[in-house]
Amino acid sequence: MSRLVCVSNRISLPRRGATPGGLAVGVLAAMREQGGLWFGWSGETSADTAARTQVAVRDQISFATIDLTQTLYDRYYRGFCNTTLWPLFHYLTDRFRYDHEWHDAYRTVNRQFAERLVPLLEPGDRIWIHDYHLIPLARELRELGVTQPIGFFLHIPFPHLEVLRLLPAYAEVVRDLTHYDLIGFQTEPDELSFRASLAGVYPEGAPAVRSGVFPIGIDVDAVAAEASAAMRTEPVRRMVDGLLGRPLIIGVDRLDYSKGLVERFTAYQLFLERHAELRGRLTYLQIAPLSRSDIQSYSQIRQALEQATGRTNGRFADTDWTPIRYLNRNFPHGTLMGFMRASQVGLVTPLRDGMNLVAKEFVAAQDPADPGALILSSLAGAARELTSAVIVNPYDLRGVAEAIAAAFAMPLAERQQRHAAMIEALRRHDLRGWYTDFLVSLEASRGLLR
Ligand code: ADQ
Repeated sequence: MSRLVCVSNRISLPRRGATPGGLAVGVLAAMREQGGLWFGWSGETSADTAARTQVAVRDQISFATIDLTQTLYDRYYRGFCNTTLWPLFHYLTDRFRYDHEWHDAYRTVNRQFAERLVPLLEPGDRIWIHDYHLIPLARELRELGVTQPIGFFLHIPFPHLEVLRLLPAYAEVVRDLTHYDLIGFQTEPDELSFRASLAGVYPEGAPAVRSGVFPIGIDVDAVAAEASAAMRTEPVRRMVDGLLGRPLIIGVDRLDYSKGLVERFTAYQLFLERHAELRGRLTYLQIAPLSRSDIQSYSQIRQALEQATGRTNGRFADTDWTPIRYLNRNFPHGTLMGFMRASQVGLVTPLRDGMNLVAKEFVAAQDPADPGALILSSLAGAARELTSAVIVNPYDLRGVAEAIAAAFAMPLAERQQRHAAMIEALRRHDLRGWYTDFLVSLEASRGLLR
């Protein structure tokens, strides 16, 4: 079989105790099965990045990394990726900012990625590029003479053309995507938005571009096994003991404004106001490690959450009850799965999300004999598959407050029925299916299977 070369902005070296995020889990699973090369930014900045590529080999995977200069880090990563494309693609247009220099840096980094990657490529490679940081990379590689198949997967939503048009160079984004042999999206609406953008940018007819929907999933059995094993571990036992028998509502998110945490905290406070009879009877645990904390909007949300926690706890706490426990830290994946299994309600309310693997993990982590209920935002990609969750609009604070009360009161038979339906949905599109389907389609797109 030909070698798989994955490229993503950041790579995640498997380290003891390290917790890779959503994208990294998917890429690692594909690479572990297929072997190959994973190329990306090291996460470090250094003054001289000229042609230095560090290569390490772990678990049959070669990892090649490059550093960025501080200026490129500021303009490309903090600027164009995190302050231009991220909010725009999540439809959060009030957070969208644009700067020509950021855009130039984005082009520069993509060119650098291409220049450093080319010498590492072999003739039979299949190249799989991940996410919005690297949209121009296929064009750059083609310009340097690369002829191998190149696929792209977008982990975040693809916005509607009328939103994309806020970006001055929106047409360039769409044109750059046409250089891929296959473009994968999380959901059908994302793919439809892309096709509509193609039609908008090429009124006289777009070049032929193959695209498809490949919803990312999880390894259902592995998560279930991890969750039940974690129940016997010290951190999970201590957490459960600290609840003093009270049911638990859990939220697990990167600290990012797209995850709707400020709205969620407000909805929880509203729930306590509207349901005095439930005060003191359940605890909300929110785990949200800091991410991108040097960007202003991220420090703002952090402050807002600390204030909201203080307000709610100040107003409702009792001598033996804390309404919100808010932890800004990382836990090993297994421990998180144990926390989820120990919870009666999972609260996943992003304002917009490509997929959201936490929702899927919450379902798989449950004890099928007594499963917890999932409250899920209609604006997460996962809501298209997990239709048996309690679906909410994350902006509808009263709706979320009432969903918490409903989930808390849900009878066992209904919880079991919804859980079984959701497990079935998870098995239909699991992690292995995600990368296998994508790679089969990529090969087919180049006629390699014909
Ligand atoms: P993310 O926005 O990072 O991913 P998500 O899909 O929820 O979001 O994945 C997060 C992963 O990190 C999960 O596996 C979760 O268990 C883990 N995680 C979250 N909080 C953690 C914590 N406090 N400690 C340790 N681990 C934690 C992007 C897109 C998503 C898309 C994924 C995959 O934004 O929409 O689902 O890529 O394509």
